[in-house]
Amino acid sequence: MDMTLRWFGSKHDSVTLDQIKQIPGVTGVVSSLHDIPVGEAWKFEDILKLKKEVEDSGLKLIGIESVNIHEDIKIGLPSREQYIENYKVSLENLGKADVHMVCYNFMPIFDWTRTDLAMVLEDGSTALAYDENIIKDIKPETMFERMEKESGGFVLPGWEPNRRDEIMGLFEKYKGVTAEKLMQNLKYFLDAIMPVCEKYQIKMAIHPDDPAWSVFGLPRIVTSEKALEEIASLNESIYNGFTLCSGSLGSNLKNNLPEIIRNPKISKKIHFAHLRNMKFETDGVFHESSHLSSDGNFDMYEIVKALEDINFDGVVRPDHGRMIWGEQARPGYGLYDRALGVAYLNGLWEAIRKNKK
Ligand code: DNO
Ligand code: MN
Repeated sequence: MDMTLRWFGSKHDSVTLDQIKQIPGVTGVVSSLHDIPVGEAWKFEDILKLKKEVEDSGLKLIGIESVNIHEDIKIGLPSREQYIENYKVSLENLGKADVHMVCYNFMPIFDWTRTDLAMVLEDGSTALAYDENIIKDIKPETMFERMEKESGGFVLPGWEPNRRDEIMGLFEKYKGVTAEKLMQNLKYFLDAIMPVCEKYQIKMAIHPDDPAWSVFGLPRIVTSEKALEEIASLNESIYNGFTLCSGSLGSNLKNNLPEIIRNPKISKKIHFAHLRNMKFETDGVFHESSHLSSDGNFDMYEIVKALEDINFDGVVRPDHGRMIWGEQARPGYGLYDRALGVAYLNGLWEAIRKNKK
């Protein structure tokens, strides 16, 4: 098993590789080429450059988070053919550079959605938060006006004013794309790329939707145990696998995380684990907490135990952390709370392993 941290690259991250290297037990990072527009093929030289930079610091580049999927692939437009070809080239070049795990998501238009990026918690730390009551009343048409009015505390990634035209156009294109259609388009994509993954042994790890239900009327399909079973069966290859993100799947309290991990149709395909804890006010209203079980609603011991029980041997990382000790960093991705998360998760793992003997 590889304990890692997500690193956004020297240009985009306030956290340095040298700092990451000092976290006990961290052997590598997952990173991405953040300057390549989505849909373009990744060049071998660019991948090697990133890899060299990571390796020069004494860490390994253990996987990519993420190689993002162009919207035309998700919508199923004829132009997807070219974008899939480009994706295959990226995978081929990653394989040649000896990188064998790729995280991606299949959420229309937005990645994770939050209603507050800096909710102040009792101890003075801040955390990402989500309130379904705010989201459910918002129509995309009125969202931008709302953003202007609320520009104090209400920030939503992806809703920057300069994306207005692009996003409204995308909403148009998604009309008629049902959840079933989106699932078929995922299968189409997987069937096309799996031969390349087989050839270069690249484990694809689809990230669950966050939150794990439809938002803004857009379909979402990576949301439950049943959905994960269905996705596993879309293409039987072992390289068609999952990122088990406790926070994203766990946003729906009906999802029983240890049970999902132990599901034999899913467990053998878990290639990447994102571990974090969350505190719920009620269903659909939550904030991210420290990783400690008693700080949130998830029993992190049971989650790690389930991973250990299935002999999980993939890549793991703490997911979002709070902002603590005055750190100024990308929301969710500061150094300090994620480092505490690593230390805690390593402690759980050591205790569980020693107890097994
Ligand atoms: C949240 C994060 C995600 C993840 C992407 C993968 O849980 O892990 O933002 O990086 O969805 O494509
Ligand atoms: Mn995650």
